[in-house]
Amino acid sequence: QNLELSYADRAKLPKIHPLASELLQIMEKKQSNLCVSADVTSSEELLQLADCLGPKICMLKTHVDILEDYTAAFSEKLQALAKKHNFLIFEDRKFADIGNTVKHQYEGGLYQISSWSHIVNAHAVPGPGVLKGLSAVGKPLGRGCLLIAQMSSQGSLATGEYTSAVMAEEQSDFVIGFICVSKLTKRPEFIHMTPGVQLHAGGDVLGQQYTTPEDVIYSKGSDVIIVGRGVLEASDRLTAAEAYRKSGSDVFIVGRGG
Ligand code: 5IU
Repeated sequence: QNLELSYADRAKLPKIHPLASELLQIMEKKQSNLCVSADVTSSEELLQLADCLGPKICMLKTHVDILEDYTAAFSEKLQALAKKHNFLIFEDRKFADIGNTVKHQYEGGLYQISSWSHIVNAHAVPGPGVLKGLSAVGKPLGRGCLLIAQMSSQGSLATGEYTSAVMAEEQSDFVIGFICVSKLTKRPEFIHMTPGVQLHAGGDVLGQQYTTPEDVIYSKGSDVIIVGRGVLEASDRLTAAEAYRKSGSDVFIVGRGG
């Protein structure tokens, strides 16, 4: 018997953050736990990716600071594509400064991230101030934040007691979940998202470590797989995205099983 709540059930939990609820509903509707990491350096290419892969994904992850030609018009087009294809935007900014500084980094500067990104993430290293600063900007806009509890890279220091300490920072009503290697909390309001995913386990030459979608979803109990080069370096990105979507999608039909 599968005692896990479905994504649709979790979306209806009384204490769930509205944005987490929206994401779970998108996942259920599109039968997708795939977040594509659009790590490209041209705005045009990123928009093409978003339009082409939009139907397959629940979320698109960006690193706007690697774009060579970022403009405000780009962020408007990206938001329009997110609406058109019903996915959320996650700017992987990894905020890690004192509250007052992250507030400015989130709201202002060149990118004005809070104006277009539904979700951002943060390291818990600075202590609770980082979330206080971010939520001062993001909460009134209905935004949400993921705390980085673990990282996929080799030799990551985010393990053990550090990870437990990160989990304890979650009290803010701005946190919707965690970046992690495997499920960390049984509280179903929180969403677990895992980077470092390819169809074959392995790694790259700069310390990235890969696990398979099946392992992440069914064995490790995470909710969302984050895939960059597994899709971006495929000869046919749409076919690759569909393969990743499908590889974790049995969870919508039969649950996590064994
Ligand atoms: N990313 C990781 N590991 C982490 C975190 C973020 O790989 O622990 I936090 C980001 C980096 C990159 C994407 O943007 O996820 C993974 O890309 P590849 O699938 O191409 O390795």
